[in-house]
Amino acid sequence: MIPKIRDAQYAGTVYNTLPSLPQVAFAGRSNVGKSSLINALVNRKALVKTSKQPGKTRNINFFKVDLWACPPCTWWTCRATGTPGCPWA
Ligand SMILES: Nc1nc2c(ncn2[C@@H]2O[C@H](COP(=O)(O)OP(=O)(O)OP(=O)(O)O)[C@@H](O)[C@H]2O)c(=O)[nH]1
Ligand SMILES: [Mg+2]
Repeated sequence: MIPKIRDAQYAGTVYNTLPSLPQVAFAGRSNVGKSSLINALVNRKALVKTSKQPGKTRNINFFKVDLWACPPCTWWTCRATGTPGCPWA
């Protein structure tokens, strides 16, 4: 079952300011769709900035994602981590 998204928000670039959370990092070649995939997974069009040009993502960016638990009376939090494209293509 795919969990429903309760909330997703930008959570900065500095790891030390964030609590320890389960984390999924998205890495791969530039312009391959890493940032678009995060937006799709959290049902948001522009939480993560995307571009037709490679090299849009320049930092490691953290996004706090709340997923509804089942039954939906509470939620759990994880982190989606966007990374710059590597290798450049
Ligand atoms: N055809 C197609 N295009 C996609 C898909 N996902 C993303 N794109 C397009 O691919 C381009 C790059 O998407 P991004 O999500 O910015 O790619 P990225 O991997 O984050 O790129 P960098 O930040 O440069 O590393 C954009 O023009 C997207 O619209 C997909 O599933 N299919
Ligand atoms: Mg990107």
